[in-house]
Amino acid sequence: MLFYKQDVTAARQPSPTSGAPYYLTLLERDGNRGLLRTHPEGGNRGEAGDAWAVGGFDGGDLHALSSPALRLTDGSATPVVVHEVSVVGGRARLVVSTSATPRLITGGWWGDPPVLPVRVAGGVMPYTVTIESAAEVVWGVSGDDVTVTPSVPRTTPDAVISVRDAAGATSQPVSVSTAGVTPWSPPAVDLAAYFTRGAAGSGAPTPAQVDYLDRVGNANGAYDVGDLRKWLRTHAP
Ligand SMILES: [Ca+2]
Ligand SMILES: [Ca+2]
Repeated sequence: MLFYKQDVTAARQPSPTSGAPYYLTLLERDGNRGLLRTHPEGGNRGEAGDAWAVGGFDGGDLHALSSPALRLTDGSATPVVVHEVSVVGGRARLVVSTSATPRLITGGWWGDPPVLPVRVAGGVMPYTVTIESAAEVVWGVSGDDVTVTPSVPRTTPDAVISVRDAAGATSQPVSVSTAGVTPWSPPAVDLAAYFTRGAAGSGAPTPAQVDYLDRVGNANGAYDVGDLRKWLRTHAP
C-alpha cells in the first residue's frame, strides 16, 4: 500500500526551496525521505520501506501526529485518520475514519483474564481515555485500541468510558457492563509459580496474564513480587 500527498498548489516543476517540492509526493513509511534526496546525499529511487503493510511495517497508522504525518501542506491537521493498514490474503485492507468527533465501538468480552476491546474511530490521534468506576476496572490504551478488564471479584459495576482527541473533541460516553463477566481467579500457587518455576514453568501465568497482574498491581511494567502481594491482599485475604 502506498500513500501519496497531492499538493494542488505546487508547481509542476520541483522547487528545491520547498521541503516537499513535488506536486505528488509519496509518503515514505520509513520516514527517511530517501526519495527527496539525491544519490550523493544518500537518497534512493524507492525502497521496500516506503510501502505500508510490508516488510515488518504492518499495522501502521497514519494521522496528524504519526511519522510521516498526515497533514495539509500548510501544516494543519484534518480529521482523516488511517487506523490500520494490512494485507490479508493478498488484498490490502484499510481502516479509515473521517469524522471530527471520536466515537467508541465496543466488541465482546473474550480471553482469560476477560478483556473487552474498545476501538476508537474518528477525531485526531492520540486519544486520552477517561473511565469512571476506575477502581473496578483496569484499562489500557494503545493508539486507537482501548482494552478494559475487571480488576476485582464480586463486583458487577458499569464502567463509563469516553475519549478526548488531540484537538479537544470528546466522544459520547459509552457504558460498559461487567455484569456476568467472571473476573480471572487463578490459584495463588500458579501466580507464585512464575517466580519459583520460571515464566515457562507449568501453571505459570501467560504473557497476557502477567501484563494484567502488573496493571492491577504496582504498574511498573514488569510482573514482580509486589504485584503478587497486592493480588493476594485483594483476592485471597
Ligand atoms: Ca524511504
Ligand atoms: Ca509490577
